[in-house]
Amino acid sequence: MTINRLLITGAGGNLGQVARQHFGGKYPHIRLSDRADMGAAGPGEEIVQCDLTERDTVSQMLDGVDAVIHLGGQPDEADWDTVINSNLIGAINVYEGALKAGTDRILFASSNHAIGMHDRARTIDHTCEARPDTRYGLSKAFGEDLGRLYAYKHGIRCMNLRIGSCFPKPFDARSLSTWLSFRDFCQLLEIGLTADYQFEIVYGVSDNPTSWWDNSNAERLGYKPQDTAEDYRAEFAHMTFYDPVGESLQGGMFSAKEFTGDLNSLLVKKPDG
Ligand code: NAI
Ligand code: 15L
Repeated sequence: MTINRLLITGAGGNLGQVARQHFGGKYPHIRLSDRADMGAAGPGEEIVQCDLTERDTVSQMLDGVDAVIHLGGQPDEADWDTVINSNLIGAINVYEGALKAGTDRILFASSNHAIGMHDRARTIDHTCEARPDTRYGLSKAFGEDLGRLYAYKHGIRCMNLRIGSCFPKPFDARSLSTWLSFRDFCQLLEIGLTADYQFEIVYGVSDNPTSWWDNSNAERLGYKPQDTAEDYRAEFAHMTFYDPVGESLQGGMFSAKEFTGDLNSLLVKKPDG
């Protein structure tokens, strides 16, 4: 399907601004949404400032939309009410609006925190068990499953980008494994908007040799990362968490936060084994 109108939610946020700049001028109409200020509309842009919990407004916002890049929502751990409102109800409103509008595809900003309770010693791919490390991570696992419902039951193409750490550069030792450059992020979005698929999970990670993720599913769809965190190793390798849970599990300090479980039972290789 030719994309005439692209909707970017969370357009006022960090990744939303990257996507706005990247796709500016590439489609006839780009609708930008956030509850935060997004500045003035540029050529071809439409601005809809609203909260994702406003069901009727979100439904109207999807009118005429062919493809969605859904970045809006709570981006890290928070209390249940915040997570439920922004990430569960907000996502449901977007997918329901897309169904009514006949939208062709939705790209969802999932997170590595959907699988953050896995041991770093384990290399996992897109088929692994979800192991959320936080209420936030659970909301991302929910978002992926929401995609399963709308993809297999209603035929909307759903691509879930399990993003690692997407920032201008890595910022600590863990992010040398999880970093996604803005350039590689945009390449994944391009693939999500053009490839032929029904439902996919791909990792949003650059070409990092110490990654814990087998991203062959993204590669199958054409992903060729251009950047590597290795270029920053000398700058950040010494920056560790000094926390056994945060250092052992993939979610880092998200996994360690409020942790009351048995770390040894989660490790592939036991300390004394
Ligand atoms: P951000 O916080 O800069 O952007 C999120 C935007 O969503 C904000 O502008 C905020 O105003 C908006 N928002 C939050 N709740 C809302 C609501 N209820 N209604 C309307 N707008 C609302 O975060 P960032 O880094 O740009 O992340 C974008 C998406 O990517 C998020 O969904 C985040 O969970 C996901 N992600 C980001 C990663 C990263 O490394 N930056 C890693 C993994 C996932
Ligand atoms: C995320 O899901 C967050 O949105 C982002 O702010 C980072 O914390 C990232 O994960 C990460 O794991 O580094």
